[in-house]
Order: sequence, then C-alpha cells, then structure tokens
Amino acid sequence: MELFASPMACSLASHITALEAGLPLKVRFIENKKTDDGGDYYQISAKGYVPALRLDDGQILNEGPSVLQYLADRKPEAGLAPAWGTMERYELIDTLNYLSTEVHKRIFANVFNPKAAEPTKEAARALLEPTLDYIAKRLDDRDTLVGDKFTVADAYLVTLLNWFAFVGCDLKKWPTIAAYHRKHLQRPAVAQAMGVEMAERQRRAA
Ligand SMILES: N[C@@H](CCC(=O)N[C@@H](CS)C(=O)NCC(=O)O)C(=O)O
Repeated sequence: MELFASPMACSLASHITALEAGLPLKVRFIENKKTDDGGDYYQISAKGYVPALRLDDGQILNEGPSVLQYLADRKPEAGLAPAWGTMERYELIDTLNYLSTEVHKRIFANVFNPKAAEPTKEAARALLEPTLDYIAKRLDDRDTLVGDKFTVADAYLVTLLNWFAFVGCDLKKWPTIAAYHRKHLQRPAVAQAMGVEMAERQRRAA
C-alpha cells in the first residue's frame, strides 16, 4: 500500500495509524500537486488533496475517515477501531466526522488558507477556544476519545492538536488536553511518524 501525504498535514493521522498497526506502507510525500517521482498528483487524486491510500490492487481511498478506518480494519487486534456493529464503532464514526468537518475544515481549512478573506479567517479563529473547551470536556481527564484504547480518532486529534500549536493556541490553558497531547506524542508510532514528517518539512524549508 502507498499513502500519499503532505508533511504534518491531516495525512499524518493515517501515517500514525499504519505504524500503530504495523502495516507495510510506503509513505509518498507530494509537493505542489506533484508526486515524489514528478508525476501529476491529480492522476492519483482527482480532488488533489491528501490523504490518498493506494491499495496493492490500485484502488484508491481519498478521505481521511475512510483511510483511517480501512487501515485500522486491516489489523483489528491492534484495537485502532472498535468492531463493526458495536455502538463504539458509531461513536468512532461520529467523532471522526466531528474532527473532519467541524475542526479540520470549519476551522483550520480557513485559518490556513492564504486566499480566505479576513472575516472568514476571523470567524474560524473565534472557534479555536470553544472547540478546545468542548474537547477538554469531552476528554474529562481520560486519555482516549472513544472507549479506553488509542484509536484512529486519537491519531486524528493528535494531528489536529499540533495545528492548534502552529496557530499560537497554547494548549496549557486546557490542562486535560495538554496532558493528552503530551502523552500521545510519546507513543512510538506517533514519534516515528512525526519524526519523518518534520524532517521532510525541514528539508523543504532548507
Ligand atoms: N475531505 C478531505 C480533506 C483533506 C484535506 O483537506 N487535505 C489537505 C491537507 S490537511 C490538503 O491536501 N490540502 C491541499 C489542497 O486541498 O489542495 C478529508 O477529510 O480527508
């Protein structure tokens, strides 16, 4: 399998998940809609965004929540997604949708978009703190979002919490979240994936 990714973007959650599950996966970073071998990324993702997971038979999944669940379901014993048909699985889907639409897209897609109008950015920034208030309440001193195991929802939230830090939102004001983030940053799979992705960012910045 190949994961098309951008360093420290939402595709980091899929990278973490594959490492957590011990799945054989080649991470291929894209830049300016080109693949690492100079190919046109639109030939892989008509939508032009990451993550895209190319399966060994050539089929492609190109939405974070489906990529995450596909990877988790390849290794059920890793506990990265509750079993299908259980209430916990629906809680996981509910949480992935929340993170994807309300946090990722409604906030960060606007805050990071250089072309977004200032009032749009301002409205998105105004959601940063209430969102962290909600997440802190939701975690309520627990260190996982769904059930009591680290799941793909946590891989996604860790990825998004990195972005709060990038936009100067100091997580120290939310001690539950800061502790959650610190703890999961120490997971070997998270540290390994972020090490690779930060190195790629630094290579580009050099
Ligand atoms: N609906 C997609 C959105 C993915 C997305 O926004 N990816 C961003 C990186 S975090 C991206 O590739 N942006 C570049 C672009 O849209 O051109 C999902 O949830 O996976």
